[in-house]
Amino acid sequence: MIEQLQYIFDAIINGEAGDVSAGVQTALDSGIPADDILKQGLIPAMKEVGAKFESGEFFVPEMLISARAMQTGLGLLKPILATAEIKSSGKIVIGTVEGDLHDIGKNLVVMMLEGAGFEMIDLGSDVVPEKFVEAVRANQPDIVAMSALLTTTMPSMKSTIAALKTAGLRDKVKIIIGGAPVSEDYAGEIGADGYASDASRAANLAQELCSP
Ligand code: B1M
Repeated sequence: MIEQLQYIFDAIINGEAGDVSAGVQTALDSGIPADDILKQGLIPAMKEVGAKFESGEFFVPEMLISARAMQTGLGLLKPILATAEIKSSGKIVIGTVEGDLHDIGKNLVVMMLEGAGFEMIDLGSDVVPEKFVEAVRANQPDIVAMSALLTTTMPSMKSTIAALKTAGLRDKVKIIIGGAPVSEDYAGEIGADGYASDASRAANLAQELCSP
């Protein structure tokens, strides 16, 4: 790996936001294309963070700190990437379902998916089924991702899938779900395409579902 990209990679793993932005700026100034910085620096670093989380070496705080550090670098690259028409890994509409205000885990999922190269349309929390439907119509995403932290709001995932069916959009998207009370079995029960137990696994799942 080129020295500047290795520097960015290490800074993300270490959660050093200042070093990440300095590293990205130096890499841009030295002529490394934004796309290379993203695909050979930021994305592999977040993959490594995900692997460390899954193996128990990192916990949620470390993953959050690394994801935030990654986002400072992404912030510098985004305006350049937007003009360069870089192919993203896919487009994802995400939200915490109706009645549920918990968004910390969902935000972490957003960061990991951004780190994996996905274009994210974040609808926030307490998202009613109709808003998911509107967002799918307007943005034609590859995936709809839903988060729920309350047993009482899990049924909103089912209602959202029903609303997408009624709107004739269900078969145009993959649907993934997650959140502490949610399970693989529940995903099967409500007709979702996948379940991920954490942000890192959500990134792997989305990549699997979007690979040809
Ligand atoms: Co609430 N809350 N809360 N709360 N809260 C829980 C969830 C609870 C377990 C606490 C408890 O009783 N022990 C309990 C739920 C019980 C249940 O239903 N089984 C609970 C309750 C009851 C409530 C209220 C009803 C309390 C009240 O008012 N009586 C109320 C409901 C408000 C509402 O939503 N309508 C409420 C309110 C709140 C706060 C607003 C104060 C605050 C939320 C702030 C915010 O998010 N902006 C809050 C918090 C912080 C928590 C706890 C303490 C922490 C949740 C959290 O952020 N975890 C929580 C107890 C706990 O978990 N220890 C609790 C950290 C986060 C990184 O993890 O969200 O699990 P998590 O996300 C993980 C995975 O689940 C997964 O990846 C993430 C990262 O790896 N994941 C996905 C999440 N979404 C995913 C989507 C995916 C894939 C993976 O694909 C799409």
